[in-house]
Amino acid sequence: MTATDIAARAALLEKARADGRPVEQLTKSEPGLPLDAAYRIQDEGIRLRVAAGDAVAGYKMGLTSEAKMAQMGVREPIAGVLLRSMRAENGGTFAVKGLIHPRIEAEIAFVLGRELRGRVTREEAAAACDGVAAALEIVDSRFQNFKFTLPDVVADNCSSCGFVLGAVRPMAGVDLKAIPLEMSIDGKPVQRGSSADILGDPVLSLAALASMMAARGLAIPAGSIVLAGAATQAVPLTPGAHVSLAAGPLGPVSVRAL
Ligand code: OOG
Ligand code: MG
Repeated sequence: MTATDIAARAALLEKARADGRPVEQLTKSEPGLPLDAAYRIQDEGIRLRVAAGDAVAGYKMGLTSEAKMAQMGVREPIAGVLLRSMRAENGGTFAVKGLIHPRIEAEIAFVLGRELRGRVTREEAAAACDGVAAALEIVDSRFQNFKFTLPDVVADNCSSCGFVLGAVRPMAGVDLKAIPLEMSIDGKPVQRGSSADILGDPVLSLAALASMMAARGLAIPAGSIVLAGAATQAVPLTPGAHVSLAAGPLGPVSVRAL
């Protein structure tokens, strides 16, 4: 695929996002869209937003739990980019008007104190972290009916839209394989899970991200925020909803949709 083809598809998805109007899946007209071309479309979309004044804040893994793989019908982990403009304050608000069909989901986030480069073990990934936090992620697919195949969702920066981090805590003494997660909307529990639902251990998701980026000649820079992927299904986010996530030793984190 030529650089012009990549740029045209990135521009299409960026316009869909900016206008809040979904588009047809790229793979409808291009069934054989290769995964590496999809990542190049994602890169170009990020380049456009950074050129417009945004900045990279970190990365996200997606489709790392059975709940999400089953919900979306795509069974392979994906990696995307978080931008500074996507971040909302814990206890603050997030504007959903003008979005396409936003959903919210329960996540675990890491903050890297050191760069992660190359293929790393679980222990190396954990050692690079400054801290861990419970997090909420808002996803909003730019594709009609929130439906996509693997290359589509990768090209669309993995449906990235917004995120909220709870207080960042040191990793020591926290059993990251056993954090209970309960997401509530307006005080009513809507999803329950555990950090173990994320690849058995969310640190393995961070290590997998390092490997996926290494395969593309990239590292995860120091200071990056990394979302490990939702432990539970995503639920629709409507204006006025107050979403909170209880996360045992990590929580809580909350946001109100405007
Ligand atoms: C794709 C993004 C998946 C996760 O945590 O699994 C994701 C989507 O579901 O739209 O963010
Ligand atoms: Mg997510």
